[in-house]
Amino acid sequence: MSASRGSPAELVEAARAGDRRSLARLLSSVERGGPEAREVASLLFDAAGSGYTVGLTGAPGAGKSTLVSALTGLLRSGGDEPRVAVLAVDPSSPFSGGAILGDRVRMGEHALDPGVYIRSMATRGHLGGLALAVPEAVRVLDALGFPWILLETVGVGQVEVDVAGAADTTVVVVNPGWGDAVQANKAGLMEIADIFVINKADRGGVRQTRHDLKAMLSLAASDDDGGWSPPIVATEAETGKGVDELVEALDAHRRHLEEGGRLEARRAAQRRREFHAVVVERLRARAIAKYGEQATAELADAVAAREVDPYVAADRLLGPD
Ligand SMILES: Nc1nc2c(ncn2[C@@H]2O[C@H](COP(=O)(O)OP(=O)(O)OP(=O)(O)O)[C@@H](O)[C@H]2O)c(=O)[nH]1
Ligand SMILES: [Mg+2]
Repeated sequence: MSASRGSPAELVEAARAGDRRSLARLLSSVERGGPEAREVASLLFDAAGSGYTVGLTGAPGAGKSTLVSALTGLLRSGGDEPRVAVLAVDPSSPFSGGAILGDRVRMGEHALDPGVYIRSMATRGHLGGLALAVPEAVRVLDALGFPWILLETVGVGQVEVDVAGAADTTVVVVNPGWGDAVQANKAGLMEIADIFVINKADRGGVRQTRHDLKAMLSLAASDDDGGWSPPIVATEAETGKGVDELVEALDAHRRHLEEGGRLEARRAAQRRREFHAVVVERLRARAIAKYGEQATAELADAVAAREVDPYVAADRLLGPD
């Protein structure tokens, strides 16, 4: 039996030794969920915690993948050439596994670098799953020794905001022009941004966008971020211009979090959310298994058609308390 067909424990061992197919298999089982994913999670839970995760989110086409590629290049050129894992999450895509075509092209320059691992994840038609699978995938990469994990998500809905919780530092990518900052605000990205990037700065209009972002930031309620105000960095991801400033901003935010235990508190809050999400997901799965998948789908249809209200339907599904 080849290593890539082994048990979770064998896969972990092989992945630790650098076998990429085993790493891919581990991530696939995490994506599928279920008993095997639970075993993977338990095997790696203790080993995680030394990697640092940077989430990049923003509207489709903002230049996230190009930026991730430029960032990967800069991080790799650091003193000890640290390994970089890239996880591209597309909540709208049913495809996963190998990097999606566009990203494969954009990340092409790193495709042959043995210190870079690129992987995409999708929903497999099951939105809630992603909010659980992504933090777990990040943990797998962290536990297997990637000091940098770059997490790209398309920022258009609640799922993306949830997924962003898996990152230590969240970078919101916008483009010059009034509309983008407003969209980012509407999509709830203002609250999750630790750093703003105005990418495609070569197109002009950066000053206006910077002004808009500042105005919206000043309106946003300041939370418990310990006095951090998100810096705004202008980049041209295609040429790499400004990406060094982004790295500086990332370092500054990381230092800010590491001071006074903020990083650990953030991660603890994320683990707490994960626990509750796992409980909800498991109870839901258990209830559906008992009631029947087809019957549940029909019940959901009845709610959609206003034949039953959601509470009565939930009572039917779950049975009496
Ligand atoms: N002019 C200009 N174009 C850029 C820049 N950065 C990226 N692009 C282009 O913008 C397009 C989208 O870039 P991507 O990196 O795929 O954007 P993305 O945000 O990852 O897109 P999705 O993953 O589809 O949401 C590509 O054609 C890039 O070449 C930039 O700094 N300036
Ligand atoms: Mg992309």
